[in-house]
Amino acid sequence: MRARSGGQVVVDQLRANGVDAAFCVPGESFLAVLDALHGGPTRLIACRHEAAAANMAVAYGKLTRRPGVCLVTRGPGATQASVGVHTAAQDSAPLLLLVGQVSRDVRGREAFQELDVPAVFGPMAKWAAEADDPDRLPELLARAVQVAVSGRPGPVVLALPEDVLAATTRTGDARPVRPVAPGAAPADLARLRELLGGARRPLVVAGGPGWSEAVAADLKAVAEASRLPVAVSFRSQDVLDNRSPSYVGDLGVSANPALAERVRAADLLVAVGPRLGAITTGGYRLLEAPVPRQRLVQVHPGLAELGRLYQPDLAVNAAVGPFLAAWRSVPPVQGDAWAAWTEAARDNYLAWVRPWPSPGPTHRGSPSGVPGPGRLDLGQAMAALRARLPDDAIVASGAGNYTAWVHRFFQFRRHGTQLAPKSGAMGFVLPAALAAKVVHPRRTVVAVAGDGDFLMTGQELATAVQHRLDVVVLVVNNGMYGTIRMHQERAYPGRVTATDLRNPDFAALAQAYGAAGETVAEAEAFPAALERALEAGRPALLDLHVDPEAIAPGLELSALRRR
Ligand SMILES: Cc1ncc(C[n+]2csc(CCOP(=O)(O)OP(=O)(O)O)c2C)c(N)n1
Ligand SMILES: [Mg+2]
Repeated sequence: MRARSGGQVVVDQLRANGVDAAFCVPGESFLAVLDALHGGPTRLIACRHEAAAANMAVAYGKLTRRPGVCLVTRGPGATQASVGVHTAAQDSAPLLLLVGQVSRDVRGREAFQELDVPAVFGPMAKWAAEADDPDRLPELLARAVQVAVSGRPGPVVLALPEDVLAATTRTGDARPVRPVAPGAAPADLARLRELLGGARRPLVVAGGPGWSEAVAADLKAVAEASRLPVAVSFRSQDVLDNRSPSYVGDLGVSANPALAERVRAADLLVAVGPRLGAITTGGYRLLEAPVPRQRLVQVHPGLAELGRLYQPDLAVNAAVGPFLAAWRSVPPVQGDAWAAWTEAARDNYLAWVRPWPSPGPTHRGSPSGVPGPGRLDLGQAMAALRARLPDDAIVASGAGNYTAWVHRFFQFRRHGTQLAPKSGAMGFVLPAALAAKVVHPRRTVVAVAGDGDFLMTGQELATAVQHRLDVVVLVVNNGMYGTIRMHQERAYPGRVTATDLRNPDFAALAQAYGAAGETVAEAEAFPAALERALEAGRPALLDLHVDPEAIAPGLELSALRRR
């Protein structure tokens, strides 16, 4: 075996597993890894903050189903990257956070920036460990990748001591990892068909990890063949073409009440992939625990999710891919018994997503007492965005009330086009959009961010410009942390505390970074401004001045005060 540094061994194992890009903030603790990446071919994107690097790696993992790799230094780097570990866990995304660690000879002394990585990340990650031996790096990396991509995917954190990385070893490589995706047994499919045969009001709820365009095509085929209505879980809106007659909407944070009612009224729920978590179940109120009134089929790749809260009539420990392929291979159950139920659910959805003017004085002419910076109607803007973007364009969003307009008024048509943290973490959107551009350089990538959300990782505009990642950023500028303001006005009317924002001139800020920047304050000006941003030939930002009265679709801020 040829002599290599430990750092080279790490990089070789990543490459063998298909990792063609990694995200970092450099540190002196992992120089040997950086050197092994010198000159490619793995693309290395150096960021301005570890939270952004970690979020980029999460997005890479979500888009490729290969491990997203983030390289950071010990204490300060790893702790700043920790939000990515939490998001990867909640989003079931394969993530490898590689942490440069102090040398083995000083370990345990609270050496400079030392962090007990397994202790800190153990409870948050799927697995956290520390390397001890350069010869065993292939074993460690192979296990890390195996854990990250298999079953329910998730984050793995590895501490790599500086001297382990710098050491020379003649160890051989591990083989590339084959992800383990459990499948369904024929008896599971037989039972599913039996349950469907007895159902009158079935509802599929699709989401979770493991989707691809092929898997999404299988879902479309089985759903349409049996005329089944399909709801999707929070931020899994791209697992079924929203134009399909089977698509009936998303069970997100502000789900269509008519859809929520259908979850309650269903006599059979078939959950294909999602966790039956707080958001998907309307705060655990749409199903009774632990014995739901609806019959329940639960399909999930993670054993720990099956029967975690709700006791299913049929639990299938399977990834969505093998499960849907198996479902597609059996004869469809005739859907005549529920055809009207499905059509009505589809009509509910179509009515829900029809854009109508946002509330607020500038749209309705009512006095509110809240000065509005602009009149841009986000519902109209989302409709314009949908009309303009190609089907494969990727739309990233983060956390904030503005996302409700994305969820509701932008229709997703192909799998892999919705990029948003199921963990509801702010600061995800711009890094995620940049990662999307790394993975799909020729696709259009649009980041829709709140004014609060954007500035958590807005410094990555520098990364966008430096690495020529030409994304379009739409900053929804309402001058506040809107979500929190909404809750605040409900709980403590009129007492605005820590939720108003005095923002920079975002267009000028973008220009200072070398990106294109424009302010848009009128709905009518949006399509042309969008066009210029898409054609800018560099990253571009549009600062959308919306009316702060439009706190949520159909909800006025001052109405909350008046209640
Ligand atoms: C990292 C993080 N910190 C805090 C929160 C709590 N939080 C949720 S939404 C929100 C406000 C978002 O504001 P903005 O991005 O301006 O969107 P808006 O609600 O105004 O549309 C906050 C502070 C969070 N979700 N994530
Ligand atoms: Mg805001």
